[in-house]
Amino acid sequence: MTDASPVERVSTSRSGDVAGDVKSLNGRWEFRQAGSTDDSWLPATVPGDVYTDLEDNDVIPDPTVADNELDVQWVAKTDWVYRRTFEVDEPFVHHDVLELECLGLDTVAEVSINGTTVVESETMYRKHAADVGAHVRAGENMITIKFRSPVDYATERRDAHAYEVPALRYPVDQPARNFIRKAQCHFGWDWGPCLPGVGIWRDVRLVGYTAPRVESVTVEQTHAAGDVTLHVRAALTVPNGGSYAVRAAVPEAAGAPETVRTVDLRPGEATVRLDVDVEDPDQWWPNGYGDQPLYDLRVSAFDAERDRPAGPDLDGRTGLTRRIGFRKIDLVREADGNGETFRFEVNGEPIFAKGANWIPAEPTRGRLETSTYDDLLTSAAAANMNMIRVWGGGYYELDAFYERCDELGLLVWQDFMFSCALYPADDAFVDRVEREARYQTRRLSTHPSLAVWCGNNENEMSIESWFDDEAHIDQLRADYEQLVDSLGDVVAQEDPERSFWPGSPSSGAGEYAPDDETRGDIHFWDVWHDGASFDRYLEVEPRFVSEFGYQSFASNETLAQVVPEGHRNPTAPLMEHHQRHPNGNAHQLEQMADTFRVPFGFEDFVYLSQVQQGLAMKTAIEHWRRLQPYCMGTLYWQLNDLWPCASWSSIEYGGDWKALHHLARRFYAPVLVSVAPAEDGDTFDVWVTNDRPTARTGRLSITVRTFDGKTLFEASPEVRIEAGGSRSVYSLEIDDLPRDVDPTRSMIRVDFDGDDDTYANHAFFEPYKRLDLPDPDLDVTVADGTVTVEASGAALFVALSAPGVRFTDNYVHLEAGERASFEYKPVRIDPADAAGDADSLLDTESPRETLSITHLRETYADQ
Ligand code: BMA
Repeated sequence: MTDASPVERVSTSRSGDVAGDVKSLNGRWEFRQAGSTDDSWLPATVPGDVYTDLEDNDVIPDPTVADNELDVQWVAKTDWVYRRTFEVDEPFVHHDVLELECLGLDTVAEVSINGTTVVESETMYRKHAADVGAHVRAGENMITIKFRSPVDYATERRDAHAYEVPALRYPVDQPARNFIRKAQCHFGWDWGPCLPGVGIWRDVRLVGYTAPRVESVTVEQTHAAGDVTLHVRAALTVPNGGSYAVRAAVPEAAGAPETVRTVDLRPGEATVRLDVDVEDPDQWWPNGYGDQPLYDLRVSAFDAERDRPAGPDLDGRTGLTRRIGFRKIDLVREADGNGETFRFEVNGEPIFAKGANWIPAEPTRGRLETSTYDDLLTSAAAANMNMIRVWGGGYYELDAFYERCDELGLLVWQDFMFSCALYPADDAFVDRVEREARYQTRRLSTHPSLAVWCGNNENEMSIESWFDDEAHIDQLRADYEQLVDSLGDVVAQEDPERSFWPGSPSSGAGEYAPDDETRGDIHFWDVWHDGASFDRYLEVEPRFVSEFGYQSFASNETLAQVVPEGHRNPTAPLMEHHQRHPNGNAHQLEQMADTFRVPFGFEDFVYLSQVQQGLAMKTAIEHWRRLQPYCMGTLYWQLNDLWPCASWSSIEYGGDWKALHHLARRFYAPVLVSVAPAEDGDTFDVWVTNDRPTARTGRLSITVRTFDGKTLFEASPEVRIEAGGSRSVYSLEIDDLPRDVDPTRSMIRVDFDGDDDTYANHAFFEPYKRLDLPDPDLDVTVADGTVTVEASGAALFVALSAPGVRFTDNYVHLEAGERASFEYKPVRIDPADAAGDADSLLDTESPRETLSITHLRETYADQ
């Protein structure tokens, strides 16, 4: 407990991002329950959240451990107060405008300075700002932020609404999430805890300025014969009227292009447009299609007559810098014989979107480090992904997220933040949503990675199937359309270059056919939710699949952080607490019994659940890639987790790759070789799918070998695949094989030679549980950051693991006599040490001391 308020001198910086002097109010604050009368202030950290602050002060236990979450629900039903003091000096208070900027308040908040209310918030999704010049004095000041309980606020709004507006509910949740503009998953989801806390989740600062300030910059690009014209729109706040020069420059581009416009501005808000011509800049491409060159675009306003005293040292201090990329991006929807295309094109090149869905990386803001973005997004790019969908049940991510996507070539499908519910559309709500959308489009539109704005997640399905029997469905539909229309209008006004897609899934505004495979995007969940076999994926021929997924368990090491020893069984109560899908365990176990020999140890169960998940996604994605260019995208559900749990993620909480992520690296390879069993069961079609912008020619190798290494069949035709092409290049007939081939003891292997963009692939004649696998007697050596494994007999899904270690490849099949090398690195790479100190991670003398290796046969060999 602290007796006095923390006093911290705030630093003054000249940020390239804001005008004038900036004083950060981040850092040390204090907080307590609203209404407390004693002096019980506790230290708090900003940016952050109340759960993290309470945990840091030992008031509550870690809510993610065991089922502590259930004991801390009171936190979200409580009002909280945060405050701090800050000092400013005489010159600072003399700026013509002294603006308090709260970039993100979560959520219902009232901000006061020295006792006067200056800002009120009812959304976490936009900046709130106010001129506080009249309330800030030289010397010490106090800022106080009162947060209302989000649960009380939302429930109150719901109760006051004229009719019911339904939302999906989850096993541990709080009600009425659709009545508050706050991350919907904070209220509990089918993969995450219910921790709807409050807090100052983005920066708080004071900005003092006297000259015009550039608030935002949006840019449209015209590309012609390699040259680009940037149509820049700068939104300015002008404290004092006068003649100002507004400059836009791309200093790093050849010839350092720059445009200056002198304009007479009146006090208030102003928009200045200016074009900058850039000759032959390097183009930005998605991952796998080329490089990601980025350029600074600097927009600034300064006094037109340099000697006029319109403020101190104006030049350069009133500016905004945006890191841009030169590229065209389109979502091409044009009628064809089968419906309508749904294809992203970058610089005119069709892109098969390969990626996954993103959920918030942490359950609470206080835990979020930007290094986690770096780690997860680098992993996405390493798995050959080129698109991430920021799903609508979370929040618009911090700037670092989008910056990293720009650098890595990860296109961003950005949902507006609405999910799995219907929403009210009273005037106040619609107004709030429009302002959020305007703020976010202005904030994010200059990112080259941003590919599309999408109205919501699964709200159209809510209308069309989940809640369609509501008596007032017409009213709900009208509300839905009003919200979608207003989002579309904002995108058209603020970011006209970007496509707006009304919702995911959808087949277009007003169509209400979210399952239509011939147009738009679909979410395909029959396999997971309905327990259909993986073959069901092969019957679906969509244009674009923006969600489909299959669950697995996180590793024992990761689960051990939250579920104690002795409780690690899929249906133990504490484990079920970390499995939020009501039938999740049953679905996994049932499919496992159909496909594999049932394991009896927990570690074997986890391993097989991950292999099974990987196979589900491999089946679907290879099939949908084979349909290219009819189908042009797969984004599986989901990339990441926000706590240790059973979920659909391919990367577990903490950054470890599950089997799926390793398989994704291979099935998302630019050139995919895959085997499609034909319907007759006697033919295996070998396909090559080429995402590269140039044709690929090479030798295809097809072999059938027994598990002990005898070659039964070999063929190696020369094949050529066009850019963006996909076709069956070879058919292996059962009749081509020797009569005595034992289908339980042999495997097909396909390889495409002459290209680094591809990986070997395999197929089997029987389900895995029927295979008669040998003891492969693995020989393991470790040296120079590489583990080498040699098998004397076939070993399937060979998986290496060691604490703190990530292998660049894993879950591979080895044939008899085959030797494979697995490079390894620390799981979390310290950016200061990009290579990581590999040698200290594994015991090189006795590898098995630190390294465990498993493969399919080991999951049942003792039984
Ligand atoms: C999708 C998502 C999420 C959900 C997931 C798994 O439909 O949009 O709402 O977590 O399914 O059920």
